[in-house]
Amino acid sequence: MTEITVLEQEKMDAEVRLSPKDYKGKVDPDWCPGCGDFGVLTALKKASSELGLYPHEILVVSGIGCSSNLPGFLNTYGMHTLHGRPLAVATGAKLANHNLTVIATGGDGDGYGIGGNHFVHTARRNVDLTYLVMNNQIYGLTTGQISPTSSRGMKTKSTPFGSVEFPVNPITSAIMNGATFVARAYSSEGKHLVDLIKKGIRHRGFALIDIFSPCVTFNHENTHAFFKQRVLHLEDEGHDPSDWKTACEKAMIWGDEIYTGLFFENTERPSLDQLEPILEDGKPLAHRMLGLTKSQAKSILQMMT
Ligand SMILES: Cc1ncc(C[n+]2csc(CCOP(=O)(O)OP(=O)(O)O)c2C)c(N)n1
Ligand code: SF4
Repeated sequence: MTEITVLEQEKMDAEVRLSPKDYKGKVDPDWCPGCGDFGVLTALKKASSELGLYPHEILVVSGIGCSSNLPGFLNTYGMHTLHGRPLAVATGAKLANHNLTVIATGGDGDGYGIGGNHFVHTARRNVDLTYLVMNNQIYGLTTGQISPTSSRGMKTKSTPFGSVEFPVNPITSAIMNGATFVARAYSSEGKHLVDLIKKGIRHRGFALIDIFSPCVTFNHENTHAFFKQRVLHLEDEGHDPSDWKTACEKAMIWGDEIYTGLFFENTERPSLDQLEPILEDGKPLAHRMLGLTKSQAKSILQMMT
C-alpha cells in the first residue's frame, strides 16, 4: 500500500473541511447587480475548495478595473497592483515562492491593452500561474469606453459612431506567444468554469482562461442574452487540445456560434521556475537564509529607509 504523507493527509482533510465560504473575504463585492464578475468570484472559491488548497497557499494578484477588485473579496493572500501590471508582480511572487498557487485576475483592458506587453512575455516565459481575464469587451470602471476586445462597429461613449478598430483575439495571441494552457469560458456557466479553473491551476505553466463576463451597465451588445444564445463547448465536439491549428481556427469563429472550453494545452514545455537552476534544490527563495552578516543586513535596511 502506498504511504500517505502528512501533506497528502492534510489535503484530504482540507477537502472535507474547506468550503467555498472559507475563501470569502471581509469585504463584499461592490459590483453592479448582474455583473458577470460575480460568477468568476464564486467559481474561483469553489475551485479552490475542490482542489483542497488552503487560503494561505493562494496568492491572487490583480491590476486595476472593476474586475481587478476581486482579490479584495477573498480570504487569501492578495495584491491590487498597477493598471496592466499584475503579471509582472505575479511572476516575481512565483519565483520568490514557487510553492504558492499564484492566480492573476483582471479585465480585458488591463490584460490585453495596457498590459498587452506583459501578457506576451508571461506567455513566452511559461510562468506557472493561472490568469483569469474577465473579458467584458469594454472599460467598466472608467464608465464605458472601448477596450481591445470590443467588436468592430460597437457604439460606446468613446466611439459614438461605432468603433473602427479590429479587436485583439486573446486565444490565438496566447497560443502564438507560447502559453501552454489556453481556455475560454462564460461566467454564468459555473460548472464549466470551475472545471477549467481547476485544470488551469493544476497545469504547470502559464494558463490563460479568458472569461466572458458581461458588463450589464455599459456593454449593451455582449449581454448575457448574447452569450446564452451563442456559446458552444469544444468538449462536446471532441476537440483535441494538442491540435493548435484547429484550436486557432475555432478561436477565430465569432458570430452565431462562439466556442468555449480548453482550446490548447502543451504539457511538455517546462515552466520558468523549472528552468531556473537556483530553484532546482532547496526551499523556495522566500524561505532561504540570505547569508548576510548582521551589519550587512543593517546597512541594506538603512539604504532602504
Ligand atoms: C496607468 C493608468 N491608466 C489609466 C487608468 C484608468 N483606468 C482604470 S481602470 C481602466 C480600464 C479598466 O478596464 P478593464 O481592464 O477592461 O476592467 P473592467 O473595469 O472592465 O473590469 C482604466 C483605463 C489607470 N488607472 N492607470
Ligand atoms: S460597471 Fe460593468 S464591469 Fe463594472 S461592476 Fe458594473 S457591470 Fe461590472
